[in-house]
Amino acid sequence: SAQRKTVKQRAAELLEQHKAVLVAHYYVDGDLQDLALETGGIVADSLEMARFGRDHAAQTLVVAGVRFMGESAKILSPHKRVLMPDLDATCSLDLGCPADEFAAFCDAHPDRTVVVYANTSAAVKARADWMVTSSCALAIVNELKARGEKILWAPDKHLGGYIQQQTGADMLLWQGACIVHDEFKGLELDLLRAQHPNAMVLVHPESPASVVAQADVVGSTSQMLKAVIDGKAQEYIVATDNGILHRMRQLAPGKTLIEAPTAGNAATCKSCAHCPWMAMNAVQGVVDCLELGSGEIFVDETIRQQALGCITRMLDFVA
Ligand code: CIZ
Ligand code: SF4
Repeated sequence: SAQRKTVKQRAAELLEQHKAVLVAHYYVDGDLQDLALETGGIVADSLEMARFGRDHAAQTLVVAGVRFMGESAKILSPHKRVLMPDLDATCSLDLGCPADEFAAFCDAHPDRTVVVYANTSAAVKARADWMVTSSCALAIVNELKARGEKILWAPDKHLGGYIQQQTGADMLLWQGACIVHDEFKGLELDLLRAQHPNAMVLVHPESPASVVAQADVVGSTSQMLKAVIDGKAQEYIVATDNGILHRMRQLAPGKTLIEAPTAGNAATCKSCAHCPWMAMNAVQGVVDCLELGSGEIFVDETIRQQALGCITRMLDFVA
């Protein structure tokens, strides 16, 4: 009997027809992560996504994640076509750091080296000396401190505060936050740990200090994934977007994964434990953008060249 194609099969066919590769973030839907891996793409954090897209031969990159990830891909690969399943997928850190206000902040502190997190617009990156991700922020700020540089940091206040505490660097912080990680609660985590005394606690540093303080491992999504794979413990309490549990279950089968607590639940809190913008990405969106050529990312060429500087500096540093 003639079998109807699933949406996933259709997406895989279109990726092949268009010689496109799917680059997905750990926080997107599990089906989309599987599709990326089954079609020669990658599931990764934002640093690895950017590198993979740059180095891959495909002339079309489909970036399943949020807007700054598509922009970073375009900045690094201006001659490639970069498509996103949903162009409205953004990030509270990006939204909370408008380029004009940020430029005024930089202008007011010309003596400081400008370090921005990956979760920013191309226009904000254009103003920065360095871009960092959570996997290399500590190393880069340590280096800048050793050079005697004072830092202006944007936009995540929790990540910035953590880096400041760890390095002792002189950092002036923009006051942004991730609406997902900001919801993890220290008091509730303390109670959960009491119920699971042998659990290893993994925390993304976009979380509040009261949560980070209870971590066995503070790290980027890739570092948290590695901690689950390599860890000797049976149980893991995970304080980051629960989209990552899909990949953790695949790579560390048999381990027990427990979501870190938030004060609200799905009914009362739209951003508890899962990013509403990451959730806008779906397999159907991959079909649509390839069939219609929709969701294309464009970055102004002047801004692109300016933003490329801070990204290249980071990539050279971590190479
Ligand atoms: O929270 C995010 O958006 C993260 C962790 C991005 C990244 O660096 O992978
Ligand atoms: Fe932004 Fe947080 Fe969503 Fe990541 S999880 S895209 S930091 S709002």
